[in-house]
Amino acid sequence: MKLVALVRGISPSIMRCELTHLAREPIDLARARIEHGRYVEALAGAGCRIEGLPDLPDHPDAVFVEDTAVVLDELAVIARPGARSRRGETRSVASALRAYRAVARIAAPATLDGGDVLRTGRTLFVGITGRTNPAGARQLARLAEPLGYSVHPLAVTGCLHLKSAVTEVADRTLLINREWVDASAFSALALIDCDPGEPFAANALRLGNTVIHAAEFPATAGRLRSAGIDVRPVPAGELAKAEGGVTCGSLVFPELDRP
Ligand code: CIR
Repeated sequence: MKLVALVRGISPSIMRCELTHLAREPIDLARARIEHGRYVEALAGAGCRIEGLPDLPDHPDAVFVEDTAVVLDELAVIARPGARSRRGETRSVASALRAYRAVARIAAPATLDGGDVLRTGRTLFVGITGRTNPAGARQLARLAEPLGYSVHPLAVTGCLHLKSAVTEVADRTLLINREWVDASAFSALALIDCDPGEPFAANALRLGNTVIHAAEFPATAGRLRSAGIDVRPVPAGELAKAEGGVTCGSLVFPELDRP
């Protein structure tokens, strides 16, 4: 089954990005664009058909398309980003997703960032963070539970999004930084801890049997390989200064036949 990856280029205003846990550092736009190109190549190399979204030069964080929607097999849920500056990013994503899925929306006063929603099978874990409020998790549950998903809100502390702290790297297997999320929520699953010297390494993007992972975290990549996982490292240091990881730069979903 073909995967589609929605991506968007890096805005020239990325220097004004939202920052929550990091101090602002200069971002080398040319280098960031080269790294992003390598990321998009890795997505294509892992079997994704790449679909580009229109540039949004006045939206500093527009490259982080993951946050704008949650794409389930049956429904695309357009997020309502917790950062006001990011709300204008969703319109073009909704237009693109309409070609693939029925579309629903998270509505005020709820907020939800896609980076806070971790799917494993028919389970959705929803991080309650500075970006996603309990009303956001409840609205997602109201949309997803009738489709057969179970929805579990959980607290996240010390990082931006749930998927900064934990991501899926194989069937029923998660990569985790236990400092930022309570691992007991995942007791039914196998856990691989990121290397203690690489706290930001829990963010990995699984595409079938391949995992895209930031090249800056070789010790954690070694742990994944020891578990039999095929790791494709991509350089991701510039967008990491904007608090972006490898999941953030795309919305990946199977291209299903619509009835
Ligand atoms: C933000 O604060 O919204 C952006 N600077 C970074 C978003 C990263 N997205 C993600 O983790 N899903």
